[in-house]
Amino acid sequence: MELTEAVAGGEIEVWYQPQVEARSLRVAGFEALARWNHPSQGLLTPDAFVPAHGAAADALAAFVLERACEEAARWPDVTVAVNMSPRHFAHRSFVDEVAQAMARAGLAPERLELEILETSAFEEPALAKAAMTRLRDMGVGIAIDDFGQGYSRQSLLLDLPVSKIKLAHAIVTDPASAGWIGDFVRTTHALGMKVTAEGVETQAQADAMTQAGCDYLQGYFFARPAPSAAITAALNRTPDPRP
Ligand code: G
Ligand code: MN
Repeated sequence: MELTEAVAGGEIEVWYQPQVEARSLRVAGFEALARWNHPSQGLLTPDAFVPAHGAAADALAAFVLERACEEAARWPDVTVAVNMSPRHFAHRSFVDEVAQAMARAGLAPERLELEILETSAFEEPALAKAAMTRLRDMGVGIAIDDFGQGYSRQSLLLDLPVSKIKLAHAIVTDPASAGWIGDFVRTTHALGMKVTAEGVETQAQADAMTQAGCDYLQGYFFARPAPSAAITAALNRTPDPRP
């Protein structure tokens, strides 16, 4: 209830965290992340307020989608990734809502990516697959978020039009991952999907994930999430002339 009112009352901010191309370290896009500017508790991150299900989660996702499309439309040539709740994804009107948000903002579908948990594909498999297929046909990317947490099944993804897999922070920071991530990335590439390593916090992790073949890196090592004004300023800053 309080979250629904916060969305309506303008207390939700959308912050952005860069996603860099592993080889060039060029900024390829941003993940949109909700922040609740709570009147008494200060700035809250989603783990403190996003329920897994329910109308409030859907209202929040719809708000972030709308705002992220508007802001990304003003940025040059970068993608924007938005987190979607599993239930929202299975709504019959979901694909139309996404198409309308892009159209209102004037954002090309190729610049939008939707991040979903694997559970989105389990809950209503037929609806989820139909929605993903329509989005893919429009040009919107689908990324599986937090892969490796819980019961990840690469085989499940064989049947779905997924464009990217995001390896969870817990995998990226586990030294034991070095033994298998290279093989995982090769298989994933063979299936036509890209791989992002998320939650990269050190140079050693960045190097290991690049070595393993990951396409994109995201995490505090590169940049923390920041308000859109800071992103816009950074994108407009012209590089210093080198002697
Ligand atoms: O589930 P999802 O991947 O959407 O969550 C992203 C969350 O992870 C955000 O709240 C973001 O602030 C946080 N995050 C981003 N980079 C890092 C990082 O390098 N380390 C940790 N621990 N968390 C991160
Ligand atoms: Mn995410």
